[in-house]
Amino acid sequence: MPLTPVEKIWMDGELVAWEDAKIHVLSHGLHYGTGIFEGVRAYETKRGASVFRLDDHVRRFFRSAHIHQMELPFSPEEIAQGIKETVAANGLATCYIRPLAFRGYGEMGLNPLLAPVNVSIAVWPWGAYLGEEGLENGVRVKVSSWKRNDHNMLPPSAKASGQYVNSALAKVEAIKGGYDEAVMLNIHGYVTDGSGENVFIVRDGVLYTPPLSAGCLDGITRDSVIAIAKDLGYEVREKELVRADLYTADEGFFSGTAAEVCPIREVDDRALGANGRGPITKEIQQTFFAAARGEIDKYQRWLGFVNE
Ligand code: PPE
Repeated sequence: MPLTPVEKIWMDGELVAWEDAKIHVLSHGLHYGTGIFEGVRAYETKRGASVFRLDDHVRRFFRSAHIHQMELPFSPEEIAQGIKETVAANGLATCYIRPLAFRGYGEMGLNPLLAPVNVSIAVWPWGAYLGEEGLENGVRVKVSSWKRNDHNMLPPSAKASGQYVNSALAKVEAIKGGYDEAVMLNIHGYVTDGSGENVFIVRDGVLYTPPLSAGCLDGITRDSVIAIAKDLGYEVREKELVRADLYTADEGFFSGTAAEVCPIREVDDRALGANGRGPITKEIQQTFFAAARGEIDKYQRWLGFVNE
């Protein structure tokens, strides 16, 4: 999806014009992928723009930095404030938010500790990640021939820039094969994540999702979905899944900040039972959107109002 430029980007604590948010070509992170980032969304509510689960995203940002031994020159409160400021400065009620910390300009060679750490926060309007049609009728998925990064290769619990080269290989393979999205297995053959989403299936009214130990990102949407599903009275089990579990599921869906809650219609050309958006998926999807838009009282704890 092409970017729609907005007014301002937060760079190292200052709001600068979108077109001035530039870095040097010899920035360490550009060469070696030495950065960590977040993907966050703001939704329009009756009380104005609300950043969904802001504190949880900021916490994960700092966990990723800790794993990669990047000392961030800002506090969690400053990053949370920076996110709100950037949304407000651009006058957007509904948008995607990308906080990024990367090793900057000044040193080459692998040792990242010698390079400075720069932090930016950008926002832009981002519609349905896997398409409006996908949100409504489900997407077609391919199990990738690329395995997802293992715990002892690139820790999958950190949201690190370089990690996404692995996701990009899977995404390109899926797209070139005529599919909408990839699902990656781990080196032992168990299901992990989509290129940028967590995976759920439904069988006999029970939801299943792989455990984090399989090598999934600790998704914040995944956590929201688990809470919503339980509140709706469904059982949720974290269980290792193999590809045939996907083929034979009644329903399936992705969860992610960008992808939101997006039904899976087919995996490797096998239609899931629902062959579209299943009823439980639809119920969870609708509840998720209503929660993010501040329409459900018990999920008010997930809202971070920009103007308050
Ligand atoms: N797994 C992976 C590999 C992943 O990248 C994401 C988010 C998730 C699961 C879901 O996590 P959460 O957003 O906390 O529910 N992927 C981000 C980047 C997408 C992109 O194309 O860029 C996102 O959704 O913001």
